[in-house]
Amino acid sequence: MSTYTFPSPNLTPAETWASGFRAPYGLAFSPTGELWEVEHGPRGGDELNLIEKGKNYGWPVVSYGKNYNEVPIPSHDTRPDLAKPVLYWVPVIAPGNLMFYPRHQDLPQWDGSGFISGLASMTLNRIIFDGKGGAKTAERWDVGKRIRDVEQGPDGSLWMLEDANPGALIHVTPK
Ligand SMILES: [Ca+2]
Repeated sequence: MSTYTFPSPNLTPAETWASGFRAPYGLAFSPTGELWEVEHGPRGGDELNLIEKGKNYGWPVVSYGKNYNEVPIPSHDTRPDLAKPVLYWVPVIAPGNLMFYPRHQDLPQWDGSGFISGLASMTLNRIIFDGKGGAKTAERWDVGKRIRDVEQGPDGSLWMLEDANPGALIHVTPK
């Protein structure tokens, strides 16, 4: 039987792009070339992070959530040396994935938006980005189902996948 240790003992700091993540569920480049990550916090503190070279994103030292046993975790605000999330959620949304909406002639109102599906929150979230490292929630739709994935179809509309057995495949179009 072989043993495997992680992180690999052969991993040098030069090979680590960024650190301090908890439970990443989505990683995607924006149309402006920024790399964004969405992750599950503990009880509270789901995060949307702008990933930049060499930064530490705080886990398990700091969080905007607390432990499941209610034991507090120091806030991100106590450690300015660690990268803060650009957006965070308390209570959690439990993100399923992150995708960016490429330009589409039929739906220009969604150009450049990010979409984050929500498991526990049963939501679809549309995030808008300023191209300078800022982001905010533009819309949050209550779907009533645990949404594991959201992707764009060839005609620009969205398709969502429910986390259930059997699960639904849901077609999303603007009104
Ligand atoms: Ca963090």
